Amino acid sequence: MAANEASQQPTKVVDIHTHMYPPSYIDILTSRSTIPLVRTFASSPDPRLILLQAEVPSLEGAEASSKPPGRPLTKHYSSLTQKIHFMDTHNIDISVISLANPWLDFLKPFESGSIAESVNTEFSSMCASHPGRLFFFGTLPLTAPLATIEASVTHLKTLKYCRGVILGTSGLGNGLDDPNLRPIFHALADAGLPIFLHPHYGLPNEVWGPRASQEYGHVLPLALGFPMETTIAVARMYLAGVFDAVPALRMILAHSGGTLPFLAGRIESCVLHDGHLMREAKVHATRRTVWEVLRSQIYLDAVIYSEVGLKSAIEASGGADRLMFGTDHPFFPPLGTDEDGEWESVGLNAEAVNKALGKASQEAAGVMGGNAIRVLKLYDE
Ligand code: 5CU
Repeated sequence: MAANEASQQPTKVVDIHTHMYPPSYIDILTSRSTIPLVRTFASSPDPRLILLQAEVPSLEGAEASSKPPGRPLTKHYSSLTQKIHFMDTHNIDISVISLANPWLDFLKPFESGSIAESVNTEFSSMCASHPGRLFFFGTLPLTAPLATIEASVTHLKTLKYCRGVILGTSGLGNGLDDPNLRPIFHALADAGLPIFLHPHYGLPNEVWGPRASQEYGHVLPLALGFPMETTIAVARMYLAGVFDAVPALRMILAHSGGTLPFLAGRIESCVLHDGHLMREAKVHATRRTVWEVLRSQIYLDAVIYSEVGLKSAIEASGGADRLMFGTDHPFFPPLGTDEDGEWESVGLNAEAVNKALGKASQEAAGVMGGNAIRVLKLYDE
């Protein structure tokens, strides 16, 4: 088929960055007194979901405050009916749903294995109730012993609609460059399950200054902390040689790779000019450059909200065929308007794709859905 004919084909829209907190998970958060937690406040009609370290200062004394912390926990977070409604409203054919941050990172070692099993089974059942429209990224019980985590990978492999795992940056507690995490990377690579890497921990609160918690809302931790966290995590994996050691590992980076597309050249230059690394052969002589790893083992979502950022992500990836559309639903709802209608945040990401690649182009159709269908095999096998 000629390229221009291919571009005429109706292509599906796929959302690979879309979260759910299933009701059983909300129950866990409601039973907690430290973040992550769900709490009710007199000043808020909905319960509040409080997740981020940056929200902790405003949690103190919040009962008496007219400004409750966190975000309203609407039905968008836990209702599958609402997810399907959201998909229909935005003409999304397929969603790859995932548990949102902070996943199971806060659970006790003895409980996380069984909770992972039930959460993953719940996601699997949600997908089975809408065959062909829903797939999911599973969640690993990273606080459990290694054998339990490995068993969870094995379990995920048996679930028909599972297409990878969503992972935060903390790993087993020491980050993703931790040698103890290597067997899990091997297990995921062997199982053909890519990692959807997503931030949660941001940067320390002090970075934002004393005015942040009262005056700047969530802007600094979400706009800057999240992307830097992803960038740092991947840079640490690169420096530790994870990508060379596990060449079959595939990662999809949230928020178009944080700041990686913009900073890959600087990371590469800092490696090249680091006498300590070079003299002591801390990086292998045969190492692949940051660029080479980006273009072979890494995919990026297209959740960047601007043409400028998206173009940079496409350039860094070596082509638009490594980018995949996402919405970040249920985060970033419209303020003060009907949450059941169209969301501006979704429109911004779709518009960035059209502006960067041309509305009717084959490349835009790839980013909007074709790439995800190909890479994640979003069909019955
Ligand atoms: O608004 C937020 O806090 C978030 C979050 O926690 N996770 C996410 O993926 N997007 C926004």
